[in-house]
Amino acid sequence: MRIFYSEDHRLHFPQAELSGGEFVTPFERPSRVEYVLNRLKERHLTDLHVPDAVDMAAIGALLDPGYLTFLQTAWEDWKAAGMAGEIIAANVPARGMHMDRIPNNIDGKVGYYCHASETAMTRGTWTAALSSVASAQSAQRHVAAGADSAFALCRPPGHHATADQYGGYCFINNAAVAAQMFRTSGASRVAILDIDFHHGNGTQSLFYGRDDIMFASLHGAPQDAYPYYLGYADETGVGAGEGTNLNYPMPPGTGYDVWSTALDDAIAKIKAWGADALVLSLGVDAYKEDPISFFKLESDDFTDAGRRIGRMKLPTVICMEGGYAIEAVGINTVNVLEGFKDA
Ligand code: 5XA
Ligand code: ZN
Repeated sequence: MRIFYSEDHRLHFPQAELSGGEFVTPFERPSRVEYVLNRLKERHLTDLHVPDAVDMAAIGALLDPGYLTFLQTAWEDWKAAGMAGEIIAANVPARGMHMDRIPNNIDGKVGYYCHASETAMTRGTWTAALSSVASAQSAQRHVAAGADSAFALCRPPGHHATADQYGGYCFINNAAVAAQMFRTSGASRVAILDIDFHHGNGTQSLFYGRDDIMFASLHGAPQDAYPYYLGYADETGVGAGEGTNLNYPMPPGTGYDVWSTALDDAIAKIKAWGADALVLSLGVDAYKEDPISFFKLESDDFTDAGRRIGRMKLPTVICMEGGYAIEAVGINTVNVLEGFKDA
């Protein structure tokens, strides 16, 4: 399996994440990628490729142009306004306020384009986010050209990013861009299967009204888990998209028996729908030791999950999302890839 990955991910390393009322070193940190790379090497998965240059037109086809300009210029604007630290959203439009008027002031603009203030931006965030989506794009092109699968070792991750908001460590929705590119390159029906512990609110929102891209997500129930305000089972799509959004929220303590039943159901529905390409949003934070999640999957469960997904035999782009039990991130990620390949 070809693996696409850029060293530029290192340019995104904020020093602070707002967690539990204090600033901590972000859980989403560059060393996560090191652990995955080391494990890939140990398992002789060494077909590593630097991605091609980013295709901005393909990103622009899906995301808000004002948002992209904001991401590109935010750091300079922040510094020009005399801000001393990293970019952190402190003011967001709340109930009863205008949701559609974009402030000129960078502090206000940051709040407008952000939905979760745990996520800081820093000098290299834009470049790193572009390198991440470039990996997803190269993986998609490789699969569209005939490969059965490819792994985009994306960092920063993407599934919380909407058309015009960042948060949950995500800036550009890598999986969504890859799915849209599958449509452009000839696939009629594309499924995105999201097995990250957190609901992929960004991906859902991007395709909620579409009947050509299905979204299925297994995640911690929004009553108890970030992103809190989306991810309920009764969110099934709207208009033409009715029936193409499948949410499987699960409670604290969920183990592989329940989780894999949900996975099987999602797989069956994707197959019945007739997807001809698959994008897998691969987070491994459903792991029992993950510090910010509450499912109970074991490392071996990820191998089995990979096998079940691989049995779909769909052309597949796998995009890295979350996973923060740092010592196990590599093992669990590669277990999914190996299960997938062995299917
Ligand atoms: O998949 N998303 C994540 O792992 C980020 C969760 C951020 C919670 N504050
Ligand atoms: Zn996650």
